[in-house]
Amino acid sequence: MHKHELVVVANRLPVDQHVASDGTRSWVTSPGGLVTAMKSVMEDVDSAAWVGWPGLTDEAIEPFEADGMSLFPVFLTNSEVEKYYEGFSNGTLWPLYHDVIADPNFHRTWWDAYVDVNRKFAAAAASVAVRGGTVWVHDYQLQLVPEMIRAQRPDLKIGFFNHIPFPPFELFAQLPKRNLVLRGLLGADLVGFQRERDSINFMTCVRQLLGYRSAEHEIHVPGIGVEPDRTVVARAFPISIDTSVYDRLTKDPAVLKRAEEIRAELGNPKRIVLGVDRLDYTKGIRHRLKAYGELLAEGAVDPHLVTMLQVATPSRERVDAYRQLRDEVELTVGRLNGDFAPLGRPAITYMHRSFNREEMTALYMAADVLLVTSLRDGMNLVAKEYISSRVDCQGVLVLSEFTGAADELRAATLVNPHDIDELKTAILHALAMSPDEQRAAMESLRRQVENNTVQDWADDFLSVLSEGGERNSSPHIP
Ligand code: GDG
Repeated sequence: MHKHELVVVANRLPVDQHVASDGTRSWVTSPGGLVTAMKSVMEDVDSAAWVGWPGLTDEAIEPFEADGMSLFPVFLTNSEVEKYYEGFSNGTLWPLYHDVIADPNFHRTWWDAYVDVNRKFAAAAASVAVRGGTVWVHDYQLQLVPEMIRAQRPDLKIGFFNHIPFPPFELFAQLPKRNLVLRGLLGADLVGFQRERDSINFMTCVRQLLGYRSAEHEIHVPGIGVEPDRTVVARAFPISIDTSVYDRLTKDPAVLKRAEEIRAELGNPKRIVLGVDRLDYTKGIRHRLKAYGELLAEGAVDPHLVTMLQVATPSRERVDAYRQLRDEVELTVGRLNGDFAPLGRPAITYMHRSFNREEMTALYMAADVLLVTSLRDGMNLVAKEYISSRVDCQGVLVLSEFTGAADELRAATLVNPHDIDELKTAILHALAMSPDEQRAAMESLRRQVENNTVQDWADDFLSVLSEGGERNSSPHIP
């Protein structure tokens, strides 16, 4: 088999299967930021591969090429998807790593499936990487993979990046099998996080639970038996977006026209307030609606002049907490419209569906205020996409302090979304900001995003991994 210099390992392959009306099937690249970032680094190496689940459970798929990438599908059964993905990943880890906003559930069968599936990913990655090559593992679904790869291939440089927060010790300590998770991650040479605080939390957990020493960003991992000691680096690499996409789309006449149309379709209000989120309890949609609803009730926001648009992209619809959230959000929106909407025009337009990137950009360009009110969020790319779309340097970003993005985007209107009064004040302040005030804040935000794009993020991670990996690499393959 042909071997690859760089192997990306992520829960999902960067493609979705598309079935045409005549039954012909094809693979379409999924439009995420990770895919764009990885494509740009994959183009720089002679040979790169991506290992991931293709999104289907009924058939095993042979490795294939798509959009210039070599893709290695990992086959998962329906029961594995239920237990490893919906269960341990999204029912246990996701709520625990997001400050237990929802109750984490745990079942030992979920854990067993998590171990088995992580082993499948590790075996696939180990079999396609060239000697001395680099493997970059992504996210909380695959935390055991670094150690599992190292056991088979100590010659490889192994990096891991966590896209979601890493919780404080007091919360992480609740996780059953916690030490196995830490050991899994420590199989990497470099463990990357969104925020400095996440890497500190991780190092504290390693010290408290495994007793390993650490200083600055380095963790000393003692070798077992004949294994050499290793140094694992834990550091923050704040992820970003591909700004060139927005440079292009904001100049596209069709997108500009669409932004105008959106304003007109919403009745040309004085102000448009926008929310764009996966429908997830971490995003603080309920808090946002509570604050906005109170402003409508008090008459502080006049729905004839101001309109709110909430895009809630369908997400994890087979997980109970998500079904319940959808019901609550839809009930609240319905109530608020029933109480306050003018005739023929909703106070809150709610859209539970996905849009293409052109439409998303037009929405960002049309909105005067973007509300990001996450109760906890690794980074939040929507905030950065909004900024990148505001080539006119207008628009106000109201941003929760509990996002990774708040560490960088200091010129945003920062809020504690748990404090409904503070959130209301922030919304009113955003609605009242003068064009000059908006420009001053937006110029600063745009500089920030332009100076750290997703390509910078990937290059930075891979160059630190390359230094650290050299130091730890062992010359033999067992
Ligand atoms: C995780 C972490 C971290 C949303 N609706 C549509 C659509 N989107 C796109 C957005 C954005 C992405 O999805 C969402 O990214 P976020 O960063 O906001 O949030 P998560 O999905 O929770 O992502 C997060 C991220 O990983 C990266 O490390 O920042 O903290 O939780 O790009 O634009 N895209 C399209 N149609 C939609 O309707 N095309």
